[in-house]
Amino acid sequence: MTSRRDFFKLSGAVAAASVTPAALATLPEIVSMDKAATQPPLTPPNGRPYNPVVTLNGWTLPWRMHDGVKEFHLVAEPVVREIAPGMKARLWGYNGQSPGPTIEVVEGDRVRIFVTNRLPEHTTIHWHGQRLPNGMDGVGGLTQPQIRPGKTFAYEFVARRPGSFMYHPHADEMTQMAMGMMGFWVTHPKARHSLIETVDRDFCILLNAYDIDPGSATPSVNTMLDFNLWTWNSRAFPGIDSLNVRLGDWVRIRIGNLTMTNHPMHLHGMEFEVTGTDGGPVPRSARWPEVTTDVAVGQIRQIELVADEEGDWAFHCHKSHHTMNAMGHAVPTMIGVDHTGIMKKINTLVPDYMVMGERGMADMAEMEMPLPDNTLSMMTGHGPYGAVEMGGMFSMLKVRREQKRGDYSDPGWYKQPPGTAARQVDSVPDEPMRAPQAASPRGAPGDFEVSVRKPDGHVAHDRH
Ligand SMILES: [Cu+2]
Repeated sequence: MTSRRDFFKLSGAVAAASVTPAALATLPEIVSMDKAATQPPLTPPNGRPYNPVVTLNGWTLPWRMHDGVKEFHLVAEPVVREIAPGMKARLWGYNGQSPGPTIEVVEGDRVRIFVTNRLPEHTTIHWHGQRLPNGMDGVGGLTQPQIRPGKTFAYEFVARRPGSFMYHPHADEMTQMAMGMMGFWVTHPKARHSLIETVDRDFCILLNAYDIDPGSATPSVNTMLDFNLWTWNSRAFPGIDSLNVRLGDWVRIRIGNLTMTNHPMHLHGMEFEVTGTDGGPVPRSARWPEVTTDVAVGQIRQIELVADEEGDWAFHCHKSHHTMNAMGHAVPTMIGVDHTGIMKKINTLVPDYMVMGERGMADMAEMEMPLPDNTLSMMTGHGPYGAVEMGGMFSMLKVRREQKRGDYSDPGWYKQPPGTAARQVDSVPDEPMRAPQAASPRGAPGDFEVSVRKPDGHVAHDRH
């Protein structure tokens, strides 16, 4: 039987604890990152070996092995994150960046994470998806006291379950997540696992979103749904690096969603299967082929494919307003509206004024519109054939025969073999041929009118 004294020793060991000043001197050193470029995988210098992941536009946090415990040191702090070239945001994050560094450990590892708070308000860290003692779960007020500014807490648990996880504050959550506080966590299996493939490339992406007014740098933290910057690892296209792989590689992409809406993630060119979630590996009998998978709020989806088609394959969220940057919201639809007369009048007053959108919105991508400082254009990025007309949650899976094993560098644009690209066809007849149609009881083919029946009692609209 456990004595009362043992009970206290035990409970002391399983609750996140404040670290005394004397102990602080012996903490692992703080490693900080000053770049937003994708860093090479961190090959484990000690402990059980594994195949490390690559965090897109991110990095993995080094650890210190201390009496058989992997010790990490996270610092919650204000950071400046480049969202894409031409725009920086004032966010909150960890160790110099948002998102924070990825933490990689092995199933069975004992892990101790020191969390130092350099924010102006209290915080905690919740380890999303982990099996751990209740006192290590990081819910401020519920499982631990808040970590006050300037204080350091220690979390300690055994990484029991292999898989994909996340971390984020469970303190003033709406503010702290809207400011960019989050990170990825990967627990590798300790031995060959029947449901976890040994892959050639393993990428981590955290979906996040910000509401930053054009011309400003600090997110609005009270936004509930109407975010205007849709990002992967706090980067927006064309600031998101491509996923560069070798032809025939087995590729895993781990996607976590810490935004406030779902993201149907779509890959061109090849099918994939969802092989795991933050709940663990998916049994083989429950996997099916997809080219789009929805990642709902607070979920992780691990997708896997064999990259057996060469090319630059678009990979993006399928919500089209999530592949755009800020500025699109209040612009009225102008397709089909003739501005010729009004343009002359406006130009006598404002000589540089341009009307956009008469023929669609592609003008926005082709013309370099004057923008406020520190603002990304709505649709941007250039490919070998011109403007890509994308922003936000968009990148590419670049599959190349010549890509070396373990080389994650960008191979440049794909050179399509001659005769394999869509081409312009000349000499098309002016009048389209019409398919023969049966006479319809409502009138001759092509002779139709739009009739609108308004619902009864819809008074406001009837007045127009
Ligand atoms: Cu989306």
